[in-house]
Amino acid sequence: MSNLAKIIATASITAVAATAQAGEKWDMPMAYSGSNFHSVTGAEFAKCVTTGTGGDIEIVTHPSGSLFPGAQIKRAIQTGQVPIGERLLSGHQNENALFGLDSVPFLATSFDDAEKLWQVARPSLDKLLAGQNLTLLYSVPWPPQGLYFRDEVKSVADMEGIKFRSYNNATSRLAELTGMLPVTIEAAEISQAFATGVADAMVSSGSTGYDRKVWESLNYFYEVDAWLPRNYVMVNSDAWASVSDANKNVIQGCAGLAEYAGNWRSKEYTGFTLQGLRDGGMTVERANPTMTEELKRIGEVMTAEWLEAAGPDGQAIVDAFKAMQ
Ligand code: PCA
Repeated sequence: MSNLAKIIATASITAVAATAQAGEKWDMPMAYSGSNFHSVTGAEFAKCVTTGTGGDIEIVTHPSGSLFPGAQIKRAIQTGQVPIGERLLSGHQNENALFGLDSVPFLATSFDDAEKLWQVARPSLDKLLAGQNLTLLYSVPWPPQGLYFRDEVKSVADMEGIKFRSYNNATSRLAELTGMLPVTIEAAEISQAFATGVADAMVSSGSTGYDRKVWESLNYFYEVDAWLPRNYVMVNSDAWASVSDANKNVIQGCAGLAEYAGNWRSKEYTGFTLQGLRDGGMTVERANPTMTEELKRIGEVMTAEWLEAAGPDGQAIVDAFKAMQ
C-alpha cells in the first residue's frame, strides 16, 4: 500500500503543479463492452489522467470496439491513428510468439502466478513493443479461463466436431487438438454468434460469459483454470515522447493505480460472474478428472509448441517463472 500511496501523492502534487493550457484529446479504443471491468478500469484511468494533467491531456475511452474493432487496435496505435488503446495482446501471437506467453495452457493458472509471469516477462514485452513504436503502460489479467458448451461434455471425445469460438492462436489450436472447429469471433460479437449457431462453445472467463449473457444460448461452464490472458494498455511511442516529464509521471501514476484496481476487480469478478452464470440457468462445475487429465496432456503439446516458436526468450521467461515457484 505504501507504493500506492506514493503514486497517489505524486499524481496529485503534479496535478497541482500543472498549468492550465489548451488540452490535447487522446481517443482510447477498447474492445470490450463498457460495463466490463477492463473498460471500467480504463475509464477511471482516463479520468485520472485528465484530472492529473490539469486537462493537458484528456483521454476519452471508446469501449465495445466502437472506434476500432479489437483486431485493429494495436495497428491503429502503432501507426498513430490513435495515441493510446487497450488490446488483448495474445491476439497478436502470429506476429510474435512472445505475445502469447499468457495463453500457454496450465503454465500460470492463478492470479498470483499470472502476476509472477507478467513480472518476469515485462522487460521482454517492453522491448518487443518498443521495436513496434509502442510503450506499455499497464496490464490487467482476465479471470481464469474455462470451457463453455451448449450441451454437456464429459471428455475430449465429446467435443468432436463442435464449432468453437476462438479469440487468439492458442484458443484456435486448443480447438484443433480437441477435434473442434475454430471460428475467430471478437467478444463484442459472441452473443449473436451463439444465438445463431455460428459457434456452440468457447474458452473464456466467467466474466465474458456474464457480460455477454451467454446463458441465453449455452448451458455448461466447466472450470479448468487453463490460463489468465491479459489486456494491455499501450501508447504510441511518438505520442509518449511528446509528453512533458511531469505529465509522464502523472500518466504512470494513473497506470499503476489502474493496474492495482483492475487486478482487484478481476479477482472479485471471478466468483461474482460464475454465480451470475448459475443465476442465468447454467450448470457451472469443475471439469471431471478425465477431462482435466486429457486437457493437461493437450496443454503439454501446446506448451512445447509455444516454446519452440518463442525460442530462447520464451524459454528464459518460463525458466525465470518456474524459479519463483
Ligand atoms: N475474455 C476475452 C478474452 C479472455 C476473456 O476472458 C474474450 O473472450 O474475448
